[in-house]
Amino acid sequence: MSRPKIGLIGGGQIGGNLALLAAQKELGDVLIFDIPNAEGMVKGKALDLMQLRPHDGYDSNIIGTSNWDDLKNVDVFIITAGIPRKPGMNREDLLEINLGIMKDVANNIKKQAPNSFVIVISNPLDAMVYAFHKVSGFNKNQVVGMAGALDSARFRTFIAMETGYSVQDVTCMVLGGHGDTMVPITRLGTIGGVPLQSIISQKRLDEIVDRTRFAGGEIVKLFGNGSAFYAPAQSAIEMAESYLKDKKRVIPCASLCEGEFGVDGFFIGVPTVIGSGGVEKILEFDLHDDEKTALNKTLDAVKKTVVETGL
Ligand code: A3D
Repeated sequence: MSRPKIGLIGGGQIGGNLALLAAQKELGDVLIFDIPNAEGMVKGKALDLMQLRPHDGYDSNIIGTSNWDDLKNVDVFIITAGIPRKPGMNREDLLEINLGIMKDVANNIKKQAPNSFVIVISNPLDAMVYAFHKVSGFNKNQVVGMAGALDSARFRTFIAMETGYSVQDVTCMVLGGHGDTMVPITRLGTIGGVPLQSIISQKRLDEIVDRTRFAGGEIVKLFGNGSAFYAPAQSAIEMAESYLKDKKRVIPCASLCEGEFGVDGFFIGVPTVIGSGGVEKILEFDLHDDEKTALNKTLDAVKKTVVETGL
């Protein structure tokens, strides 16, 4: 049986880390694709990663390419093609440039691997995953956006930093759009099964929620050029791994809702089961009134950006 093929569209900061993680976890052979101007860069990254293999002992092959024909029959794509934010920019400022790139990528993926599973990371995320879905015509189970996995990881990190307890035991999900209106469901968060609200004061929780909302911008400001890449890469790898190993993990992802949570026709962050069928199910639960209000607000923000795509 041959190894699964993982196509990374965009071999920049996140793309390079995706390649490293995918290879180290032996998820399959890795193909890093970028534009012809960046071909040397992705070929160099691939070769460097190949030379890491003797230390770790993994056998995945890694290649860099700018030729779409090399991506024939890829099993899972992770798309980071586009430009990241600079300080002072919001994610929506990337729409015009990244939309053109996403349309091109969608048409090529449709041609090379029409049965693949596709994870979109490029920003503005909720509009980019919508655009990929519209342009490719892929089924809704084949397309998903990575955002909630990262936003939830950020929230869990800040809770662990606040309490000093193991991050491993902190659970919490962040739903909604990947922007300042995201909806952390603090009511359902726990540390080792103990509700967050009985461990941390409401005032501190509100402050942590606020930091989570702007966590991406905090890193953009520190970097001065570009956005986060380690944690975004690992978040997407967990999704790809769940697909390739049919783990059926429940991960907050931007999935196409058709009535779930009162959302119809938009990709928004919801608890999603990812298995060998791709997006296998969205797990719905009753939201409290304040959470419904917050979800409607985030939906308005998502719709506004999606409308701007003209798709
Ligand atoms: P960067 O290091 O600039 O890499 C992007 C790569 O895309 C570059 O190597 C480009 O050459 C390449 N590229 C441009 N056009 C094309 C094309 N047509 N086909 C293939 N490749 C192309 O950016 P990055 O890796 O830091 O970030 C990538 C994207 O992810 C940006 O849009 C970020 O805003 C976004 N991002 C999303 C999250 C989420 O949580 C959703 C988090 C962090 C970054």
